[in-house]
Amino acid sequence: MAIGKYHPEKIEGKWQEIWKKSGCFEVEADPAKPKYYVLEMFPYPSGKIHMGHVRNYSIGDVVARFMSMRGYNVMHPMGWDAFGLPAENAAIKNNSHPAEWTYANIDEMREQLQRLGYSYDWRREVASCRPEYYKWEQLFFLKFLEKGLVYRKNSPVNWCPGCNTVLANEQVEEGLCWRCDAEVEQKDMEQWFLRITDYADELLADLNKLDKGWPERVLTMQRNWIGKSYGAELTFSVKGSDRKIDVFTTRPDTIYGATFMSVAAEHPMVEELIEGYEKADEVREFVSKVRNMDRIKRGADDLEKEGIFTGAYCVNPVTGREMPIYVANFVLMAYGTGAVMAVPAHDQRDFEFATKYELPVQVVINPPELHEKGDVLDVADMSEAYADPGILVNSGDFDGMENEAAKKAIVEHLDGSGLGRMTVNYRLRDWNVSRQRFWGAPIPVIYCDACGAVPVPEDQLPIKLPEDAQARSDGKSPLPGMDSFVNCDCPQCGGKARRETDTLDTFFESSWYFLRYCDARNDDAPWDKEKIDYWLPVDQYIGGIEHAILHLLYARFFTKALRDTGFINNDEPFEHLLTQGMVLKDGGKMSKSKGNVVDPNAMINHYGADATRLFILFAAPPVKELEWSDQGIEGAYRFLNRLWRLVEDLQDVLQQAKPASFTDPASEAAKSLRRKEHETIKRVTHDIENHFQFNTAIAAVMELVNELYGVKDELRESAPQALSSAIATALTVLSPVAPHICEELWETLGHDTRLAEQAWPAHDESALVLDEVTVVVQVNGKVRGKLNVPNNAPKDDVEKIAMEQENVIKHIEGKTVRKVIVVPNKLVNIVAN
Ligand code: ANZ
Ligand code: ZN
Repeated sequence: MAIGKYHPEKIEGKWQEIWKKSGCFEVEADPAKPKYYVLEMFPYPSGKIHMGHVRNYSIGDVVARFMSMRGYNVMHPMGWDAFGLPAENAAIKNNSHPAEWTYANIDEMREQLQRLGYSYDWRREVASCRPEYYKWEQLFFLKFLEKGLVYRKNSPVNWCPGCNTVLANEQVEEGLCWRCDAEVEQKDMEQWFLRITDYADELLADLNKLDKGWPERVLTMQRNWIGKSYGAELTFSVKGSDRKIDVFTTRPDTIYGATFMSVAAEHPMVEELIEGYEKADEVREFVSKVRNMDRIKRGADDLEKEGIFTGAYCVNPVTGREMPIYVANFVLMAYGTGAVMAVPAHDQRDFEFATKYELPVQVVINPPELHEKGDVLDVADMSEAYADPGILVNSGDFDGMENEAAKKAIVEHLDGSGLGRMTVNYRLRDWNVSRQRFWGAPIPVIYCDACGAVPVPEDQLPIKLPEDAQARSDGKSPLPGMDSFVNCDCPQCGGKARRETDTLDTFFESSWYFLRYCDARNDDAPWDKEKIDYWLPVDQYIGGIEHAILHLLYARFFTKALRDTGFINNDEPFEHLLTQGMVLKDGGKMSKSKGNVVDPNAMINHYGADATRLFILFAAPPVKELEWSDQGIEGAYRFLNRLWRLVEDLQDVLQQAKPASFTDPASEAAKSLRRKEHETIKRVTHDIENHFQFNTAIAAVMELVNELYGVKDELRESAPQALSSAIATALTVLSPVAPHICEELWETLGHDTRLAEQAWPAHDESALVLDEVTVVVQVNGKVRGKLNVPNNAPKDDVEKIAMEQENVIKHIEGKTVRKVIVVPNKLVNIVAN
């Protein structure tokens, strides 16, 4: 029976159906088997998968299939990060419910993923917007609340005075409302926070446990985000009053150079400081301007430094000098104490500020090179702050001290009078999880006038998002206006009460989905702990670098918080992390806004899923950027055709010559093919195992196919088993990359097994041994020829043959041979003079 031409569309659906029916990717926890958990970051169901997804999931699929063939019990799940703003916007546009749009998109995207032949255990699929899912995070919220890991506090939100509504960060464009272009303000509202800062130290310390499995770059980003800094809190008194202001500084050694003070616009003392000052209103105006600034811009390095004098002074505790107090736009209330002792000579921001407002600059740290010469840094020569280490000057008793040592000495000195203490500060802030949005998981809290904020009793979960809500055209959440949702009875006193209408940040859902996959259909509990014990940690996590900080940090925090609330036993969720590179087109990021998107569906229609997968895995190593290329996918398709034709051509021979018993090739050509076959196994295995170098693994298979083309006619009659064995190997090791075509050809060859369930082959080291090796011959270190000698020939024999070479004789003529060095299988060097 002829197998005909390669038509991917004829075979891909067929194999997807077979895999599904056989349930070969459906796994259960089985402590008798070694497990492997491969996870790709679950997508937001925007409607269409893009090439970035295809890349992410193809990488994961090769790992999953490879590890499964290696004998592991592999879990490979998929789901949907399904809450979020785009669904709300689509609902406003279509006058429908965000659920409709979301579920339709999920169906469409699931179908697209299925067309790519990924080895998911679809029984474990989760969609985070389903009550069966978010029910459990409402439970976690309550448990965290019980444990004091959740609290409520006043915090600024983006407020649009035009629309009279809260805006998500994504709805603020350059400080303006996306809808009405009004200037966005910051307004304080009561919101819910997760106490992630309680875990700051553990989150930081445990990064050291991940240093083998995570990219260094991501570890660094996490460290910086947590931002632990050692410093001191110093106390300054306000002139003419008994008030005190604490500052946080990492440079107590520079205190003699503190010439003014900067406080945040939100600093609680501002009103007291400006009391009685004739320009108090100007200060108030400045304060409100700064408070309304975009929070992100305010923290940026390139922010134009601005400030205003408050009319008040404080006193430098060591110099007695009066320091004017300013409100400055770059001082953040959320960091340290919200007040800074400004040392313009040694801090760049303070230097810029002092220059602008003509404030005094006092050098107190002398650069070592100047100090050696007996000079002192002159302010007049400074065009920027001197922030490096040095020797203290103009610092009273501390003069001449190295500044590092002076840090401790000065704090100890101040501590004596209660004016200073060593502290640790983190950049990390508690996580605000309140969103004033509709399409998110309701926060399970009830407000009662008599009892205050009361947790929803567990047996009332889930608090479902109403299905009859209409998205509002002004973009506001419909929840606060829905009596049926809002009105309820207080669980404590039974009186009339109101439900919380804020929903949870969508990062909440993505912080634990990898746990739910382990027991996704459990209706009685978030999961059975034994299953988590078996599957966790995720062995290989794969996703985009854009999630290097927040998502990974939140998921790590959740793991620890769920451990401490008794839900799991793990400290860290993800053992190995791979961040795949971006997919580029014409050197730029492939993106809708650039209009350079290549639609995976169109590629599958044209070239098939296998060619699409093959190209994307072949074009670059997974962590590098990948440039989309039409010729590239064309080439992938041609290679698959070539493989197909090879099998087609040899079909009759191969069906009879079963490779299983083949170990003893007769001819040279057969021997060499066998060597190539085992070399391929060795290389592919090594390349996938080490750093997932799929591109070189695929190149190795291509070489094997080339070799097969070269010898097939010669071996067709004489050694069909050699051909059969090599082809079986090519199909087996290529199958994780291009599973459909490999399964089809495997079947064509008469196998009644499935490649998906085949064991990964092991290479036979003896097949790699060469009969002959090439040895370089040198005279006095200069290459004079090359010799083919038997592999591992005795040194004396090799030396003898080398000495007989014409070119060698010529070069040692008239000289005495002093020494002959033989490096087995490599080199003969003859020393003569
Ligand atoms: C005096 C000083 C002198 C400072 C000097 C630096 C250099 P990191 O390293 O990021 O922790 N600072 C303190 N609180 C601040 C706030 N709320 N907003 C803006 N800046 C603040 O930075 C700590 C330093 O940032 C502190 O040390 C303080 O300036 C400033 F030569 O104090 B320093
Ligand atoms: Zn009550």
